[in-house]
Amino acid sequence: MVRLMRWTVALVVVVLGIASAEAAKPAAKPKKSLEQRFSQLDKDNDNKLSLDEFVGKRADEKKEKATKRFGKLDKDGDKYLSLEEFKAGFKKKN
Ligand SMILES: [Ca+2]
Ligand SMILES: [Ca+2]
Repeated sequence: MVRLMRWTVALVVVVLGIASAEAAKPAAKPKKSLEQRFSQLDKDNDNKLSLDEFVGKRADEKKEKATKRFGKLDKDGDKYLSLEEFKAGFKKKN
């Protein structure tokens, strides 16, 4: 009987340990796909990002960086980022 109690206690400790480990994790936020991010930025839903859409609410230095980034990502220089151009910008750094 005592032995059974120990097992029960051990089991509870393990379960609680797992539960608290789960709780300790930062709320599992499903990683947004690039497609989702792209469509979020694409305010007018024309399937391309203008500089304004890409820069968004950034200001000052961040805006400058985003503007430069935009220029680099816009491979064909049409002043819009296609989804492919947008995605390519994220693939480089792995
Ligand atoms: Ca757009
Ligand atoms: Ca382009």
